[in-house]
Amino acid sequence: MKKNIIILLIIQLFIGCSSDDTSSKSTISIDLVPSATNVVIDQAFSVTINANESMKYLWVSTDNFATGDYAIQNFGTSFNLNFNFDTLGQKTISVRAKNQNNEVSEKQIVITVTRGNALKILGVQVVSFYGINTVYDPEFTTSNPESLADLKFGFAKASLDSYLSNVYSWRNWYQSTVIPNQGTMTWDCSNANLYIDPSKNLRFGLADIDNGVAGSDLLNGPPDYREINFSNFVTTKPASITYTFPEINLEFKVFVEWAN
Ligand SMILES: [Ca+2]
Ligand SMILES: [Ca+2]
Repeated sequence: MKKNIIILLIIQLFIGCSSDDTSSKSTISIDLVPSATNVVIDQAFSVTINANESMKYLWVSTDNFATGDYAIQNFGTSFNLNFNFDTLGQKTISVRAKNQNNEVSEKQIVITVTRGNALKILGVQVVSFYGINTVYDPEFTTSNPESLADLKFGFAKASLDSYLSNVYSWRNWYQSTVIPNQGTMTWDCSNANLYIDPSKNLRFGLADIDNGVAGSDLLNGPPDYREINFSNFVTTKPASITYTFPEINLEFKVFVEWAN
């Protein structure tokens, strides 16, 4: 019995040493080569990972591996990551790579994002929508203001599916607070840091909210959105832009701050 315990201890000691040795003697080593280290809002750029041996696992994170994108596949000795940022400041990109033996190499680079010619969305005002001033909450009588729609708008923006891919999909970018019973139909978004390259498209949606979830689409979809952009206004730089879609009685204004 005593002998068994001693053997077990020796085995544990051996395993302990062996795993320490593995990490300290990792043979894989990666380097990160960014296509740019100073970028502007929404600017696409790439980071090439170069490795001294074939990579079979990658984990890419911009929050020190709290979250991120990872995949297990044969990446070879060089692989391109794709990025764009729509918030300002310094971004730390962390990459963890593993070789065939699960040995690890990790590197970080810092990218600085400045505003460039991005505009900032300050607010939205809905002027009219499909079924304005009609009953969207039929549990209330027609004359009761509670029967009017409880408004919430959203913006969607095309964004990368993953740092490991170059595919863009429409994703929620911003969702407003709910304004009950039509109210002012006006939202202040100036604290939301909504910066966007004026050449990019946005999708706008508007819904009646019932108990926290979307009840009715106020664009009478499909489609439940309309696409807008700011490219026609880059020379005139108006502080407010009105978008009108008469076929669904939709009109709304976007209040913006232009870059200098
Ligand atoms: Ca209501
Ligand atoms: Ca409602």
